[in-house]
Amino acid sequence: MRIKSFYAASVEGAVALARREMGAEAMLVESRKAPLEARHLGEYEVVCALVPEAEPVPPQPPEDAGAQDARLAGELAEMRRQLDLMGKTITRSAWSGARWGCSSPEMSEWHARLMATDMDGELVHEILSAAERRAGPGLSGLEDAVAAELERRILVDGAWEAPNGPRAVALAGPPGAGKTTMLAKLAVIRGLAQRRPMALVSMDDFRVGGADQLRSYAAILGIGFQALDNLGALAQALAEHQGKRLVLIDTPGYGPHDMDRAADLARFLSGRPGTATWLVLTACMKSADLTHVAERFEIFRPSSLLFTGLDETACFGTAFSLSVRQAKPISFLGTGQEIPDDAAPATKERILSLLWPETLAARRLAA
Ligand SMILES: Nc1nc2c(ncn2[C@@H]2O[C@H](COP(=O)(O)OP(=O)(O)OP(=O)(O)O)[C@@H](O)[C@H]2O)c(=O)[nH]1
Ligand SMILES: [Mg+2]
Repeated sequence: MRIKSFYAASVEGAVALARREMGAEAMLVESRKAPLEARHLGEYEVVCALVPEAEPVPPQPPEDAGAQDARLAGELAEMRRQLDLMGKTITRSAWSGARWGCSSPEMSEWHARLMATDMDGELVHEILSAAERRAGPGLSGLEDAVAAELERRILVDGAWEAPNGPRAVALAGPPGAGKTTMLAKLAVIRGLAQRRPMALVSMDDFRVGGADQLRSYAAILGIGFQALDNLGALAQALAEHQGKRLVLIDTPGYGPHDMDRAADLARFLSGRPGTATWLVLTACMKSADLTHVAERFEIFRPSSLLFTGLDETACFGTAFSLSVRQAKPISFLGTGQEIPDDAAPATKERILSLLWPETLAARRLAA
């Protein structure tokens, strides 16, 4: 079996190179963003494999039982070695081979494009199967069908804009996810800019000076601020701020070994009407880690997900897959460190453009 990587500025380009060199029988094994050390060769890497046709076997003289056993054992060992090699090579795209080998190169290309966003392999398969059915015979409307199937699965949280939406929003999440920075951004975008009476509250008593960062932002922005260290004080502060349109609550970054300490605050926030908790996660995290963190923070019963670090990844598929799998909408997106500029409400269009190949997005916008 011959395995080779092809690099180009786009997945489509890399696929074209592979086809040109290896022919139409090549199987797509994986497509992804090229690793940093190979980025000079091209932004995207597509790995293809060519399985040689079986050689015709010449007639053999009859062999005795011992020789036959030895031959079978040898063949078995060779098969194991091949399987091991394939297992190591095929990492994420379990569906690729079947797709690549099918009669529709368009479907193979869409598969490669979606996998390049780091979207969950099964979700890609589900989306493409539905798109194939939607596009109908000849696949003439495949591009629109893929867009429609993606769009159908994008969940966004606009509830807090509604007049009866939550008045208090707590941001919870792992250490360093960007909670405090996002809280300051939200205070400007959804508080100051819209002239809403608001207050900032920090429950970050984990580290010495944990609340100081938000205290400084509040002072710069001229917004009322309280640093609290117990649930009684939080209940009292929320009662005092009942007339405010917006109360933003910062929480400590709880690591995997801190969840016992999070339990009381989680119970308090999740059982309080009119208060929503958003789970803040960095979009660049690996899929398995993102899933573990989301499961860990389920004690807060977060109503939506907020992804930061979009400036640091071109692959939004992992974050999107989590939202789909957990049936949780996305509320906001963090796109950098600047307050308040690097934040945007999550909309279907914005998320679609993060999952959609740039060239096609530009074409759709121009149309
Ligand atoms: N590149 C990038 N950096 C970000 C983003 N959001 C926050 N940061 C940076 O990430 C770092 C941590 O941000 P914080 O807001 O302190 O994170 P936190 O979740 O409050 O951290 P803890 O309170 O320690 O748990 C800071 O240097 C921020 O400037 C983002 O969207 N993109
Ligand atoms: Mg913080």
